[in-house]
This record gives sequence, C-alpha cells and structure tokens, in this order.
Amino acid sequence: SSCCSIYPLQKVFCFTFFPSSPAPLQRFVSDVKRLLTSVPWVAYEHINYTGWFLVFEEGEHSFVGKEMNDKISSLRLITDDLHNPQITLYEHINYEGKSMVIRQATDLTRGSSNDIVSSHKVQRGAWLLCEHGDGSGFRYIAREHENLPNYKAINFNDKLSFLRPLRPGKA
Ligand SMILES: [Ca+2]
Repeated sequence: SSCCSIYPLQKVFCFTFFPSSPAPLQRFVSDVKRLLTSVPWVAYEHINYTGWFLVFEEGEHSFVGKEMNDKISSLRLITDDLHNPQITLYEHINYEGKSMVIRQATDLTRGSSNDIVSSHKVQRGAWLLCEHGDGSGFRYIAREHENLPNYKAINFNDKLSFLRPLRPGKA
C-alpha cells in the first residue's frame, strides 16, 4: 500500500506520493487514478479550498470540464465515512426552531422548508448544500461531524434549497 498527500499549489496539481517500494511509472499512475476515483474529491478555484468548486465522485473520470479548466488551485479529498449519511437542519441559528433529519438527496423547494435553514449538525457523511433546487447557485460542502451554528457566517442564511450526500466509492 502507499500513502499520498496533495498540496494545494496555484494552478498546479501537485501530488507527493510515497510508494512502499519503488514503483514503475505505470503503477504509480494507476495508484493515483484509483485514489482519485475511490473517494470523492473537490477541486477549488482558489487556494485554501475557497472559491467556486466542482465535486468529482466515483465514475466521473472525465477530468475537469471547460468550466474549471486552468482555474483549479487546490484539491481536497473527502475521506469521511460516507455510508449511512445523516444531517440535521435547523430553522434558526444555534440549532433552534424547526428541525429536520435528512438521510438522502432532498429538494426542499417541494416542501415548506425552502429558504429557511439557518444552522446544521452533520451526524454522518459529507453533504453538498445548494442554493437552488437544481443544484446551482451558491454551494457548500458540510463535512462529517461539522456543526455550523449560523449560516450567516457563510452568507447562506435562509437560502438552502437542495442537498445531497456525497456518494461513497467502492474501494
Ligand atoms: Ca432561518
């Protein structure tokens, strides 16, 4: 087995890869490919995981699209346990008001909870939160065990319309 870390560098994919034994280039490439397709990873427009981002999950092998071509500055692997995801959403800040326990992709525009969420607690998994029902607009990734008491901190108060768990890979 090997370990691998990825450093965010301006407009450069930089992999530092430490194989347990000298590996031929072909195996190195296949190890990196397997790593990048066995867990979701997120490509960000700016360094330090900020700006616009794209989520790549298992099966989405086509590299970055035109949208992000030459714009990626940092990469983050999502290594959280993504099985049996669960997030609790709250109507008000500090986990108050009406609460909803969500375990699957949910379009809030179909119910009475659209554009009201102000805080959350992630019990399990990693969640993609979206401003609009079709997944567009502002987006935010909530990580496992993350408690976010006030959406105003990310300028997202009363805007959540769609969310879904990131899908685990098969590895
Ligand atoms: Ca609210």
